Amino acid sequence: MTNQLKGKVNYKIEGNIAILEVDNPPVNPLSNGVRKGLADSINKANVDDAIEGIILTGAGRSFIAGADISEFGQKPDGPDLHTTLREIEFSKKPIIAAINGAALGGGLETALVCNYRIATNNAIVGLPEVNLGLLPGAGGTQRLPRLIGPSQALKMMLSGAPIPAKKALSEGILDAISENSLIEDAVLFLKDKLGQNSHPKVRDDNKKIIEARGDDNILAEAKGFASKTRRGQFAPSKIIACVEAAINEDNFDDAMKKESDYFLECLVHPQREAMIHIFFGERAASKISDIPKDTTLHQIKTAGVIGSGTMGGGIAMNFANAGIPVLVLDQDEKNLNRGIKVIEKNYQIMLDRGRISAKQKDAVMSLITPTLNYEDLSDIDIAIEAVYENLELKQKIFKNLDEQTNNKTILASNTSGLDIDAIASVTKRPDKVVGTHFFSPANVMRLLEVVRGEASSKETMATVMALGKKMKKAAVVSLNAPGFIGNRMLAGYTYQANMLLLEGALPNQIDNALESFGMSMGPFRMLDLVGLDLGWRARKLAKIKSPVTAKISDALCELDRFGQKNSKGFYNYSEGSRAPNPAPENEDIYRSISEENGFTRREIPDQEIVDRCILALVNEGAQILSEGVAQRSGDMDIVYINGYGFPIWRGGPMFYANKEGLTEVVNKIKSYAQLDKNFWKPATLLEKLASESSIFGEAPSEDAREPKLTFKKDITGV
Ligand code: 3H9
Repeated sequence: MTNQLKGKVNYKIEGNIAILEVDNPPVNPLSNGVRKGLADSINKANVDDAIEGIILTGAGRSFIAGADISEFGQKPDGPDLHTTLREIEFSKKPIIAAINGAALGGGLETALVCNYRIATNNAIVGLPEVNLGLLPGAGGTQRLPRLIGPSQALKMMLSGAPIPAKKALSEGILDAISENSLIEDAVLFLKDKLGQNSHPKVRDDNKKIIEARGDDNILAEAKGFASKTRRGQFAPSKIIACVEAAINEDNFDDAMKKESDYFLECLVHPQREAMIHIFFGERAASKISDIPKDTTLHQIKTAGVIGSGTMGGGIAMNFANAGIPVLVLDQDEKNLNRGIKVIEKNYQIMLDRGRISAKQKDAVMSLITPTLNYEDLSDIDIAIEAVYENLELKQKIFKNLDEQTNNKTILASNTSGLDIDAIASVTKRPDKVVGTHFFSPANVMRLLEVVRGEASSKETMATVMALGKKMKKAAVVSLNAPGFIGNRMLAGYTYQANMLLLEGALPNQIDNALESFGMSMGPFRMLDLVGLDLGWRARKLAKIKSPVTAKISDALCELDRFGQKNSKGFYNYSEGSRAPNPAPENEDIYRSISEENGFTRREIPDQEIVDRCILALVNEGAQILSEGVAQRSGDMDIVYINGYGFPIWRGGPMFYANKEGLTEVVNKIKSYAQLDKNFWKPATLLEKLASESSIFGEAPSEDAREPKLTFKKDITGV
């Protein structure tokens, strides 16, 4: 039985042409109403003798954004997509897809069953299913290789990245680009073809497939690419298997059957659910529960970045990439020049790798202007301070900004852990002060923690979240509390890694266990990358005794082992290489420090390593949720996937815990409490949810929250 239909297809006639418009705002996914509407409209046009050709287009800003993602995992409802696409492919009258915006996934697959394709200049096409743990299951794996060759098709399907219309035209996905009115051009294109006896069908175009037969390199290259870029993921090998079938099966429908079988395998795989959780989670994270969608935004037309170091430079690149002119201020001319050179070099690398054109490089560089004077910032819409972590220095800068910028300018700090309210307190506009915690390298990493101060206004928050979207960041709101979300959770994870080292595991074992779990980099390789000397120097400067968990890394620093920067740390590195090699010479140090501190080293199973590190994230996450510092558990998943290398296919730490079962999580935490009862105390919220057989979700309502962690408590002693 069909439930309520979602979406429709509008039917219009212009002379002898029927125009079918997919109408399912905001992005026209192929929901049940659209599938039915398409099949009905094609039939209607086919039985109408006055109609000679059909145009298929989308209402609003998208053509079709693919299958309706919210339907996956639900009971199938309404006509299935394959039946609808067959109606289109075997239509008696020729059909042209007039692609007016994004044609993604099932959207592009719909266009590929049309006889012709024309698009606007700013349209994009792609098969991003791999990002959802899926494969293009409506013929995409069979038809795209026929149009552009298996090798190119594999690249598109394994990267999941869409391509712009111009490229799609040159690759052969499109037949034409419309520079004027899309529908008028589509009518002209179609009328030109009406006299033909037959019209091309992609399924019949076997030339590129046959050429690829016997070429083992195509699949081998794809496998290499997938293992490098999509470690641990299930769908990529199935995509490759589909293309293998496209190349080798003589019968199109036999290969389509294989695609359907592999699609089903992906659909029921737990990775699909995890990755779709992340798709919707990212969109949920962009919404702030008490801030209405229609809140007026302050238009960000110009920006300023204070500090031209690595972070400042990366943030400035984000503005330029989003087309926003940005002033980069540094008080030291030498630093400023060096900072601008680094930015230029970063864009040059992108140019050398073919990621941008020379014209694009010139365009972004022309948006970045260095300055030594605060007065130049008087007209900017937002300033982001990105100097080193020192509250007094930041307060001085904010005072300056408050005086020098117009009273509408939003003032943001890129602090990774200082109190935003303390920074806001020196200004006369605390409502316009907010934290924008970018992750290094800021021009690459997608995570942006937007820190909401006590006084940050709704307009300020909504504006900065919209700016994050414009910069293509995964923006997540955190209340102003120590460590915000990500670093607060990280503290326990790093603590456990260091305890495991003291208890008997070696860095290599700990890193390998966590990397096998799916983390992009184990904690000790990460520490080597960041530099062991940072904490050691800071502790020395502040005359702070090393906590037990820092004793080994401090001892390594005493021996000049700072990490990658001088080719030795927890690992050894050969000159010019970042590949870590075990450092057996450290093992005596590990043993003696363990002994001095009362640890009896033992064999530790890999599962214990994973459990202790990951459950430390989960338990702190539960506490963060109970305080309302994060709005929902999914926000923490977005943070960990985009900022800390947590595997997307596990859906983030909180989703992982939900899937493991919160009772199981509590039991494990309680059993580890026998090793360290001070550390392992299940968060009250976690215990409550477990006792109710429930899962993590929204933060408790304000009156049911636990008090927020205050800035007095030190969580950095790891
Ligand atoms: C597929 O096609 C499988 C087939 O091969 C085989 C089938 C057998 N469905 O991103 P936005 C919602 S798999 C349902 O903020 P933008 C989204 O949740 C699909 N809902 O807009 C949001 O809702 P809300 C392959 C969808 O302008 C709202 O629309 N396709 C879908 O920044 C606005 O979204 C993809 O993976 C969907 N397909 O970006 C494409 N798409 O307002 C996925 C979006 O309640 N979509 N929504 O938060 C996108 O990449 C972007 O949405 C797009 C627009 C680029 C289109």
